[in-house]
Amino acid sequence: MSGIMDKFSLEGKVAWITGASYGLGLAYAQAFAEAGAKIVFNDINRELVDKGRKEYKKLGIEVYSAVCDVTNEKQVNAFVADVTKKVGPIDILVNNAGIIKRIPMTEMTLEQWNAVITTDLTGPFICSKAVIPSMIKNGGGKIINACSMMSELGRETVSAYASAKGGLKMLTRNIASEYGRYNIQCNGIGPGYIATPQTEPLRTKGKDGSLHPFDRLIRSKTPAGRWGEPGDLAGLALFLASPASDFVNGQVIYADGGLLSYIGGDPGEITE
Ligand code: NAP
Ligand code: GCO
Repeated sequence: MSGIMDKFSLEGKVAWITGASYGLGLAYAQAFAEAGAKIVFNDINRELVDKGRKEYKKLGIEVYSAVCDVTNEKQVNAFVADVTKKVGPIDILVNNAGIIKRIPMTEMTLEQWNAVITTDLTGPFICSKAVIPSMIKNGGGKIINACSMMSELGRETVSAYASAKGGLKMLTRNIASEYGRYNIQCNGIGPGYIATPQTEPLRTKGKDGSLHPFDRLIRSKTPAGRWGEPGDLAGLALFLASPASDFVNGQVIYADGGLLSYIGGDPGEITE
């Protein structure tokens, strides 16, 4: 008789994590590999793919990887066809690839706005559209979209990113609505503020060793009192990728240390 832990197994599944050379995507891939999945990843250039391959090799994880720009539908369709031929049909897609541009909205160029929207919102549309037909044919699948605190909150300088991540929350709900009948579950994973290269500019200390004001702000607004680490998201990602979440659909689940629930403390109390 199978036990509850069998529901977290990904044995025999093919998992594609986009933009997974490092950071959160690498953490998701590591968790999925430990649960038995075959790992597939892409990144935007050869340097990042090679960097990622070295990381996976260090972790003892065999991967299929290639350069693929998630905003380029021709490249995505070719990538999916090659994966399907060489590894197998994709059972799990994590739309993880993303960019952010921190610029005051009135100073942001249309090109900069479009770059963020195209990567963070249109990219998940393109990649999801590429894998859903084979998921339907194979009896179902999992799509996990990289949402954000900015799927729920705004702040200065991130208008494009917040608009994309807010839209991604609704794309998540719409894919669930339109394809749930084919046993496809589409949910969002919502990291809080996580220590990755993407947030490094918000954590870097001053030349005098002083704390970055945003670092103090985030730690004062997070009940856990710390930035998250990529590993803090691994268990949630595995849950959303596994049969354990087969009746969860259209949800965005946050691993934010309590940030979204807390009005915030005094940043002045954060002194080290
Ligand atoms: P990240 O720096 O946001 O980037 C993820 C990867 O995607 C990078 O390797 C990036 O390459 C790649 N990428 C960018 N554009 C691409 C494209 N067009 N095609 C293919 N790959 C592309 O990494 P992260 O901080 O680990 O975040 C991963 C995801 O979680 C992102 O969607 C991010 O918005 C989201 N998120 C992050 C946090 C956080 O605090 N870190 C919190 C909530 C949500 P480059 O290095 O060249 O950009
Ligand atoms: C920012 C940060 C955030 C994080 C993340 C929070 O500039 O506010 O980059 O956007 O990346 O999305 O969940």
